[in-house]
Amino acid sequence: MAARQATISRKTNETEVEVHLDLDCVSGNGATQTIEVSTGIGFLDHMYHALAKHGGLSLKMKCKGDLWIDDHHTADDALALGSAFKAALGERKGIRRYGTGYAPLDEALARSVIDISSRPYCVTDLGLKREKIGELSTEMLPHIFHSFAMSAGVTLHVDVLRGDNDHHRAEAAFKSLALAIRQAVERTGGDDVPSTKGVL
Ligand SMILES: [Mn+2]
Repeated sequence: MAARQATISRKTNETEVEVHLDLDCVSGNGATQTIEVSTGIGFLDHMYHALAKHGGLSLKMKCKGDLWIDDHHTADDALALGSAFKAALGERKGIRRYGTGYAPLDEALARSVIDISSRPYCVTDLGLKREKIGELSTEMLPHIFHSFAMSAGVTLHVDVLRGDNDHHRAEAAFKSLALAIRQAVERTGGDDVPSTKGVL
């Protein structure tokens, strides 16, 4: 089995980011899962850590952004994560393609549905009420999912179905995405392109 991993570096005047992603680190398959995330925004690190952990991913992500301006450019580096996902996946065949994840966190419940479709689209309904969670503006959370979907080339729907606590709502959203990704990238053992078009 070819390794499904990629390293992406992206440097602009606003941020410098390096991402290494390995899609095949589900516990029990013999791979070692390594997660090191350092974006300079604690809550964002917490979310990416949860995404990797429950997605069966190894993720090393280092970002040095212009946090003296605000968190926008750094949070936007979800683009690099999406690019790494796309590159690690390689040719889109022999995978399940569709994935659905439900994750609760106490009173909160989130649902993510992903289609590794090469049709970048993102719809989110997170229902966050606070201005910020830690040092991350809540308005950046839909943006992060959007950036990821665009650069990964996936169709993504993330809905937080209920929950009172915004930390719980956001974390449940990332965990549900992790479970959806884990299912969608799972190898079928075949070589089939899961599309009526014959190409993804
Ligand atoms: Mn938490």
